[in-house]
This record gives sequence, C-alpha cells and structure tokens, in this order.
Amino acid sequence: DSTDMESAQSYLAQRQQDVRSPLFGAAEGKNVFLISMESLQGFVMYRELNGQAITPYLNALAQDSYYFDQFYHQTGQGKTSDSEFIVDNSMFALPSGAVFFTHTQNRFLATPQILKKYGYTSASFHANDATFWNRDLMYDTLGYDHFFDKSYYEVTEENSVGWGLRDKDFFEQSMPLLQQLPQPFYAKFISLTNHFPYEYEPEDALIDPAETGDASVDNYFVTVRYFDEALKHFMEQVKDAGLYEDSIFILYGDHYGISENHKKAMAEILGREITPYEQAQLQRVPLIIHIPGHEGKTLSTVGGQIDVRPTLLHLLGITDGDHLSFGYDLFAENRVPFAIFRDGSFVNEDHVYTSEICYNRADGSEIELAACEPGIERAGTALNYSDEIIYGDLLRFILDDAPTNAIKQ
Ligand code: GP9
Ligand code: MN
Repeated sequence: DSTDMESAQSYLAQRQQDVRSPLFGAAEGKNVFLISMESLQGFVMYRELNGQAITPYLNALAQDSYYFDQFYHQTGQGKTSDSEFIVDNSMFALPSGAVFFTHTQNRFLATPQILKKYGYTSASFHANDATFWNRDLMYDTLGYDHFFDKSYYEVTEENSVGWGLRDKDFFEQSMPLLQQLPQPFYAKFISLTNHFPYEYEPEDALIDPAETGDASVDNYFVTVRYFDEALKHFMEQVKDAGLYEDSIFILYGDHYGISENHKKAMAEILGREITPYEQAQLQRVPLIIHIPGHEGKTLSTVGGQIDVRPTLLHLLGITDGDHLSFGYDLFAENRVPFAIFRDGSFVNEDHVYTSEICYNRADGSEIELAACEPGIERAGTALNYSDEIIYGDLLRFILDDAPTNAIKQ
C-alpha cells in the first residue's frame, strides 16, 4: 500500500541525492541518440584478432568521447527489454521474468515521460515485430511517442540475416523516419545483427572468425565487426543530415553475448582461466557518451545501466526523477562507485562479489567474505526496494496522472 511507498521513498531520499558534476546542463536542449548495441561486451574494445581491430570505429569513437570502461550490464531474464527498462527508469529489472511482460499496467516515471515536459519527442527504432518483448504495450506505459517497428522498414530476404533486417539497412532506413521527428528528440535505436547465434553473410565478414572451434564465440567477432561498420555508416549519415552538432550520443551494450557456457573458448581468447571473478568482469559492456566538441576521456568509475538515466538527465540540466532513481550521475565525483547485478552480486571500488565469493577487485584473489558484507547488504537493500515498487505498483501513489506524471508534492 502507500506506506510501502513511503518507506521506499525515504530510502531513496536518504541516499546521496546531490551528486552532480560540472557537466550538469552541458547538453541542454540537445537531441539524444540512445544506441542499444546488441550483445556487445566490453572485452572486444581495443582488442585485436589476427592483427585486426574488432571494433575500429568504436575504438575511434571512444577516444573522442567519454568512455566508461568499468560499466556493467544489469539485466536478468528480460535481456534487451531489461536493459531498456533499467536505462529508461533507473530501476532494477526483476529477479525472474521480464518486467516488460509482467508489469505493463504499472505507473512508471520513464525518461520519455520526463523529457516530454521539456519539449522532447521520444521514439524507439527497432526492426522487429512490435509485440516482441511486449514493446508495443510497454512503450505506451513508458511514454514513447513513436515506435518504428518492423512494419516501418522494408525487410527482404536480401537485406536480412539471422534475426532480421541487417543493421546497416536498419540504420539507413531509420534516417528518413528520424528526420520527420520534431526536435529536440530522444531517439533509441536497437541494433540486432550481433545477436546469438551470430550469423552473417560472407560479404559482411570484414574480419576472419576466431578459431577456437566454438562457433558462437568464433562468429561473434565477425558480427561485432559488422555492427561496428554499420554504426560508422550511421554516424556519417547523421552528420550528412546535419543532425550531429545539435545532438549527443549514448551508446551501451545491452547485455552479454557470450554466455558462461563458453568458458573454454573464452579462456583461449583471453589467455586466462575464466574463474567466477573473470566471468563477473565479462559482464562489462561499453558505455560511450559522445558530446560533439568535448574532448575524449576514459573514465574508470564502476557503474551500471541504472546510472545512465541520471547521467543523461543531468547532462540535459534536468533533475526530475532524481528522487526515484536507483542510479547516480556517472560524472559526479562524489558518487559511490558501485554496480549491482540482478542476483545480488556486485562490484565496487575494492571488491568483486560473485558466486558467493568475495574477490579483491585489483588482482582477482579470493578474500574473506566479511570484506564483502557491507556491499552485499547495500545491493540487497537496493534490489528489494526496486522490486517492491514494481510488484506493488507503488509509483501510482506518488505520481500525478498523465501527461504530467510529476511527483506529487
Ligand atoms: C529482439 C531483440 C533481441 O527484438 O531486442 O532480444 P534479446 O534476445 O537480445 O533480448
Ligand atoms: Mn539483446
């Protein structure tokens, strides 16, 4: 009931809410490109295979952007949809099932709803069936003005591979749709080609597969390389369309691509045994925040997908939603470095806690569990409050009716 929300609110209020950085408002009024990079894991960045870069464009972009190299996905069974939920709400995904399926009737305060008040139009671009992951319903709940699903694209046998429309064609065909939107916009692009089982057409292979003998791992590099090229073309088209200067770009990996069933091949790739510590570290995904005119900088603060929303809103100079966010502005120097996994594991400045083992983060050595206890508690509390809010649909007690969606005073 509403007293549960009071307790959740006082938990959220007690946290350090004045975390802001000098970049607050640096991108006020800009268009926002949010690019969800399918199955893109951090270990491919700046890595070579057979002497060739796997992500040449992303590497160059990262050099010219704020690049977060200690950033973790936090998804559960809802995979891509969980990443969308986490990024748009700064709340955790559910311990089982997908919130996109189970709680479409809830009230939420998502980024599209917040940005509406500031004159933004929101849209999601994704060339899959609208009903996949229940997006058609959940996007309404989250306040998306437009959903450019598969029916807006010309999808043929020739321009498809694996799960559907190839990324290069997806981005290309998205441009005229995007150009129809009033500005400023919040536009989310969800790529697809780099999806398990990592199929590709021979002409799209810009790099040779790896040779571990594990086809998923071997071909992963080829489809990652293909996505990298598709993204490069997209960014060129965005520039050609004159949209670059007035926009910021947030790119993140949605979740892992190589599951823990491929430890043997991954050990061969990384040249070391995949312990639970390494497996946890493999949950890092790239986060690139590109602001035209800003110099590149690699930031190694530990963070996760729940931190994207407060980071983005602060760049836009907006504090709405801060009091309902479970994450913190990644640029703020006074934030506590922390990434919570859905199973209660976590990474902080000093520790990696996973599989009920406490590791020294610096060197991966096992240490006494007691060292991780404060983090375990912190993670459990955050996850519980987020779960309670979702299960009890608690935001309905504090939000005004749409379209305002403001927090009641
Ligand atoms: C499907 C795409 C992939 O539309 O988002 O979903 P995933 O299997 O990665 O959750
Ligand atoms: Mn996905």
